[in-house]
Amino acid sequence: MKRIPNTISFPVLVIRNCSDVPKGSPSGIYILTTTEGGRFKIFCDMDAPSGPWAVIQRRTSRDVDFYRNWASYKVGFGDLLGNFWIGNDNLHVLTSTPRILRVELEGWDGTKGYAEYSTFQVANEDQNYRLSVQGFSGNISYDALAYHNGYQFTTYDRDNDIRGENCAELYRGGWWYKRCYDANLNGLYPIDNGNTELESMTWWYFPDTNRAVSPLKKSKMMIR
Ligand SMILES: [Ca+2]
Repeated sequence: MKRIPNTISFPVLVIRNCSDVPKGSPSGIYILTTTEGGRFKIFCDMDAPSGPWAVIQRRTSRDVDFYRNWASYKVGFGDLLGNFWIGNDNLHVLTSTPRILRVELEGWDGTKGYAEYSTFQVANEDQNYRLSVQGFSGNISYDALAYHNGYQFTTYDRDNDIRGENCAELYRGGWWYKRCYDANLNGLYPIDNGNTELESMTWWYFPDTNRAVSPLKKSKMMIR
């Protein structure tokens, strides 16, 4: 498959929010400006239901390594057109007022599902990007983020979880680990061969409600 270069031309439209993008515009990269005057690129999804949405995480392949340190999660990494994490500082700025979160998942068996949260907010770095997430709905049966509500972000070099060991090191991601996880969407990217791979990108009981941990094929987190 041909990779799309990062230098692809994008509409030069400065927005405050993906909802400022005119109706009928394509999904793609836009320039977002913050109330503090900061600017960064953002991928606006104009196609998902009840959008537009600002995509904050996407995984579709193993092209980008998500087992990264604090500094990397702080600023973000990857390719906005492919696999990426938007960065915890950006996430804090984007959620200065509570936002709606939508999580879209796909299993290796092709099952697709989504969860939405009516309130999603990420605190600043002084609070280790503490997660506030509530108001679950969607067609996924299990609310795997509830377990993480109120917990701080942990990477392999910054342990803010409540377990003796470092959950990021144990389960190979960067996340709002508690003791450790019900969702691990920044975990490793193995193909699902039927084994329980605890280090994998996973959401408990999805897609198989009888199997706690299945490696996932795709994930997308987005806010509006
Ligand atoms: Ca720990």
